[in-house]
Amino acid sequence: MSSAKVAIVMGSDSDLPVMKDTAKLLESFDIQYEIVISSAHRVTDKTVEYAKSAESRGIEVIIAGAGMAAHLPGVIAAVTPLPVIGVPLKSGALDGVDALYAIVQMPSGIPVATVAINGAKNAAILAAQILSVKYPEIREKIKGYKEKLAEEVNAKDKALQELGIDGYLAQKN
Ligand code: RP5
Repeated sequence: MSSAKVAIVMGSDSDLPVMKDTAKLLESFDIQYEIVISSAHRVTDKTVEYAKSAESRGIEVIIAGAGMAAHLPGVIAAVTPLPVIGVPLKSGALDGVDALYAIVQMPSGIPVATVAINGAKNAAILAAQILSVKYPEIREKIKGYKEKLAEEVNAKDKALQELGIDGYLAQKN
């Protein structure tokens, strides 16, 4: 069994520039993952087999990113008992709203936890939070991440108070 706890699945390699952010953030939490391209439409059997076997391979959370008619997270959720996080990806004529609706509007009984359009980082954080129920060391990483976010905002506010609006914008640009 691999030591990966999270599976990242993408519908296409064109999703990788966004979904890489999920992988990088999981790395920063020291969470092992596997990452694959497996389209619900173009390689349906492979996708279903992959999702069905995830639990027995030790995967605990699945993150699925897809654009356009984004059925990938829903198809995966249909065949696994594992929690599935869907990432609607911005592509094509409808700018990701198509994928958002396709992923979030799951029928009763088959939920997909849906993050924002291109919300690849939030998918990683949510996966880590799900895992943190079982792994205290991951909970500590989440706490550290939130503290860092707060420090960044506080540093920005401090600079704004010191520099004023024009000075702040000048140093930012
Ligand atoms: C979806 O269609 C993929 O997830 C991707 O976001 C979109 C376009 O795929 P490509 O035509 O770029 O392979 O299935």
